[in-house]
Amino acid sequence: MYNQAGTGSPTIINKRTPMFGFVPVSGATILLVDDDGSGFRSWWDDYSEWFKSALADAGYIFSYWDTYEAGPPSPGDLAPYSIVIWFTGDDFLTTLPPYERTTISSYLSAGKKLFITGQDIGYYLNEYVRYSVFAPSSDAISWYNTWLKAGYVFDAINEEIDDNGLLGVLALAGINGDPISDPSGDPSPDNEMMLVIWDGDGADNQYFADGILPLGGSTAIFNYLDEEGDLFTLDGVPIAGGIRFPSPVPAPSTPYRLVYLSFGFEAISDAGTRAELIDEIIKFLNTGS
Ligand SMILES: [Ca+2]
Ligand SMILES: [Ca+2]
Ligand SMILES: [Ca+2]
Ligand SMILES: [Ca+2]
Repeated sequence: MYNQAGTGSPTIINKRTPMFGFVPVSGATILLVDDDGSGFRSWWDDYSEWFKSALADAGYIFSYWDTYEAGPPSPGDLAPYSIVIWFTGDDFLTTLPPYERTTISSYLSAGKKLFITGQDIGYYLNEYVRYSVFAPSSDAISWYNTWLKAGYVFDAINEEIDDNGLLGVLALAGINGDPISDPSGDPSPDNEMMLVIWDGDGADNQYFADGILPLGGSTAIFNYLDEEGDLFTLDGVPIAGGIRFPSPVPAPSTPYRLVYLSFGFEAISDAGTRAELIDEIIKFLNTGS
């Protein structure tokens, strides 16, 4: 690396990284897009290590793109990859501006696969851009509904009260029979993945985990729990923290595949679960099951 004095070894560095913030890996079919805004705002942390470790632990190779250093990727930058993993961390101000939405929807239009995760993607597109003079955007909600196949319910699960008068908590239950969140394939309803998104060796950053509902052909893969460990419901409907598209599986006519977590994957409280879940997500994106 260059040091403060400007000395160092630019020749070696340039061989490894043709441009700052983009680290291509030969043969990689996955592109990890770090869009958490770290570096842009001093109070936003970098969560890339949780993703890099989970992918490495699950045995995947991937290229890496940091939007802060390399700028936002263009559709052409994503096109060589069959799967894009895009995370937004704590960013709620520049989460998915119009140019990033255009890049993502053009990528999906080409029949590609996306895993996108962040606690304020729903908040940003459904609330922030409506009221902010800095990012006015009349089509943000319809883009969200159309491309991320979700309806936005609320900004922070741990501030909401359910049908039983109980607070939501930072924990989610998988869905019996789901190819991602019930990976054992056991039809009994007591062996799905359970996610705690606080403490442990996770990022511990979920102050504003969005609540969502599946929409437009998607289905829930994780639902939030309340403080007694029951499903968090509003008017009898469980509130989701993750969806997949398409549903049912398989749906060969579906133009693209998507997994959207409305909380930050980085906060899942243990490394083994993060590796298992990212593996199940990638398998679903690759095969549809
Ligand atoms: Ca980062
Ligand atoms: Ca962004
Ligand atoms: Ca939120
Ligand atoms: Ca099961």
